[in-house]
Amino acid sequence: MQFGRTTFSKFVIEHTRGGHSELGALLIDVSAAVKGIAALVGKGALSGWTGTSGAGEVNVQGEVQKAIDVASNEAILRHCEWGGQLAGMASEEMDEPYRIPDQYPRGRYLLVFDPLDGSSNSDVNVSVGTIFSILKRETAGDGDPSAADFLQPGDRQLAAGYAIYGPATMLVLSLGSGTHGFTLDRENGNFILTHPDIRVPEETREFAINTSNERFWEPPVQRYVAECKAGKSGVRGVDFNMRWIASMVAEVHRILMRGGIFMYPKDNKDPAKPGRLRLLYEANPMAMLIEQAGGAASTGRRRILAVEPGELHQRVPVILGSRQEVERLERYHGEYDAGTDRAFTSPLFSERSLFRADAS
Ligand code: AFP
Repeated sequence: MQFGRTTFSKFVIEHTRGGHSELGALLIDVSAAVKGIAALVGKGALSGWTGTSGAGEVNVQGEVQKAIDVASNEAILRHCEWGGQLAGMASEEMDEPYRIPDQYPRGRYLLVFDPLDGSSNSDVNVSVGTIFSILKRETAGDGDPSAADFLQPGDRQLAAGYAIYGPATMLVLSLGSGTHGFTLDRENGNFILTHPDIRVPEETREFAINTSNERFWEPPVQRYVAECKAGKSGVRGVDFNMRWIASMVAEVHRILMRGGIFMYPKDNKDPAKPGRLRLLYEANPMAMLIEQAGGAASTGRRRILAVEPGELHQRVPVILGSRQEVERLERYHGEYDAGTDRAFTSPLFSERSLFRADAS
């Protein structure tokens, strides 16, 4: 039993006093929803929510909806719709924004979330998570917000966070003043502040990417990953380690804990898609958490938090983590776009660039 430690509720109340107490109340409702999802996910096959949603539903992403995706989405809607802080909600699992039922009061906040990120891992007992972002409705009026109300760049987020359902359940939150981690004490149901002011190490020797897509990546990403794989024998002169969990929450959490770089770049496997991950409820909240912890988050060509959304379920390339590595990849994209990505040579071997025969 953890006594005397700062609970999530105490932290949130203390940090939203003076005009943002409604934001605090909303975050406490989100934490309650997360505890409900943790209990569900923690039951595994005993939860009765495994497999597909049964209705053969395909969500707006074109992915078959899993029953536990639907249950997690419901958990957030039910815990957050009644409190009077929200003008509306949007989710990976819902084509259109969710309108607050008429019997509940409405507020000015907008909650955007991926209720169960990495859910394709839930059937194989690998860590999954919930990602959320809170914006303020900027248009006047008390009617239902339109999808356009949600289309705000990530720099306007008032709060961002995720829950990770792993060996321990944790909540990681930023209110714009640092990134802080809370661990669920299962004995009393409190999230306890265990990781105040998380900092991402500037350097890393660990990269995360799904290398099965290598042939579809743009040359600057191929160049960067080839250099990491070449290790000591290549231009980097040091060996790298690779990880890929296929659960963004778990990758980002590892990076917040020990550094690293996570990449889900643009690839031409499906040229119509600018990336796999969604801007509003995956890339933006994670980018805020990473930047608030001293890391960097980029599309390869610009800060993710500066991207102006064009539609609710917009996808975006994601490169985030230890600042020095993200900046290196941005430099490689710039050199590629300018046609100056030089042949990289190792002190040991003179290799021409693998990707530009004409590079000199
Ligand atoms: P699911 O939520 O469909 O499992 O996708 C998870 C995810 O959006 C993100 O969490 C992972 O980093 C990424 O997809 C994994 O993508 P690949 O399956 O292509 O490796």
